[in-house]
Amino acid sequence: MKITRASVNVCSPGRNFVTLKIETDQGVYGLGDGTLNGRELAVVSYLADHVIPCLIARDPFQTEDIWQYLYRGAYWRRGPVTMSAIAAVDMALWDIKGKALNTPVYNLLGGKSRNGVMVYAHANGKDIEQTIDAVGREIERGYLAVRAQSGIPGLDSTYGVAKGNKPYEPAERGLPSESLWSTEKYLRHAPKLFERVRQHFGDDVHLLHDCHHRLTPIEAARLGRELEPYHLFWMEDPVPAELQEGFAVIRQHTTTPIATGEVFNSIWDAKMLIEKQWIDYIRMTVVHGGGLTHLKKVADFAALFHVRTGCHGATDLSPVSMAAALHFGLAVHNFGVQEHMPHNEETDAVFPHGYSFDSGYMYPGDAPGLGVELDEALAAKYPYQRAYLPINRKLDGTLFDW
Ligand code: EZ4
Ligand code: CO
Repeated sequence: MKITRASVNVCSPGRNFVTLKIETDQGVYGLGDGTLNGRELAVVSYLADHVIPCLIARDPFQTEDIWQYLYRGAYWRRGPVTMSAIAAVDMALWDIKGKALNTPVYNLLGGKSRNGVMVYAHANGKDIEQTIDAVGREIERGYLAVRAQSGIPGLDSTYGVAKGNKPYEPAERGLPSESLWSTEKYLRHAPKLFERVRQHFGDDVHLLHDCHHRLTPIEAARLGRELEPYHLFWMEDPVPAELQEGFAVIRQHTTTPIATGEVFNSIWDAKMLIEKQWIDYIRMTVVHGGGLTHLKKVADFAALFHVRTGCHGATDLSPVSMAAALHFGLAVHNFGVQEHMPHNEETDAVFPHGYSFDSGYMYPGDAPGLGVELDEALAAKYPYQRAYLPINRKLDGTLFDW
């Protein structure tokens, strides 16, 4: 089998998606997600101008060799643009392989290690009462694990909390909006939120929380310790992770489990965090983490150090990534949990898919390959629109971590 053609689709059914389609001389084609929130067109150019010409006439079954060719052969390694582009190719090749062999991708990754993939929902509200209502709604929908985020008294808007009546969406169209942040106010508020949520819903539901990289190690240590009575499933991204040693400080002080890595793109970003056992869950995901080929190696390495997977799964990952994450989550032994932010109806219509949710778990379906299609005619009705993640400043105007 040979690759004959590849093309990049950019569409915006509510938010932007970059999709690579690789076609072969046998009529089988594959889809890969290359969406990089707020920097989408850089990946489009990387693929169209620099990668696609090198794919023509290659054997699409050579997932390992093509991955190494794109990673090593470029000389310029790593980085989110490069690794998202490699991931798009890799996903599309696994999709082709599955379709050609007439089997779902999870069977090529080791087969089912479990019956379903536990997913966590997002619940957020302007204050504690609204957040409790939102957690209740997700539990009623059947989720066994819920991430709770709440607005903070004295701050106008908080990342991760919906504005108005619209569901929370990580990117906003137009130029980046700006919001103000106070670590002091946040640290006073977060333990109160979880005290109330745990009291209200009891011990069974798994509770998660995302700090969005906004603390220093010693602040994160304080928060982790104060959250201990509420037994969180995890505290996510407590600190920016460029300084891996920062996690050692957190670890010395708290037993609250730590998850990080949604912005990582290489195993090298997580090497110390994993081998020093400073984290419990690695959040690298298929699209930003170099595809299934690389993420499988990350998971296998993590397994040696009691670290489990917890793949990023916000709406800026397209249904193609979601499907890939579900095949991966069904197959890897050290799976932990998968994030699930449902896409809007327009997105689900542009990307018809076989995956489904039932009673807290998701299932990739049994269609050959990844089990996702792209309706190109419908996609064309939603042209790209510039959008960005918000910018965050401290109350005195200092630019801060988002
Ligand atoms: O900020 O998907 O855990 N989920 C998150 C997300 C991310 C966005 C980045 O594009 O932190 O909301
Ligand atoms: Co996050």
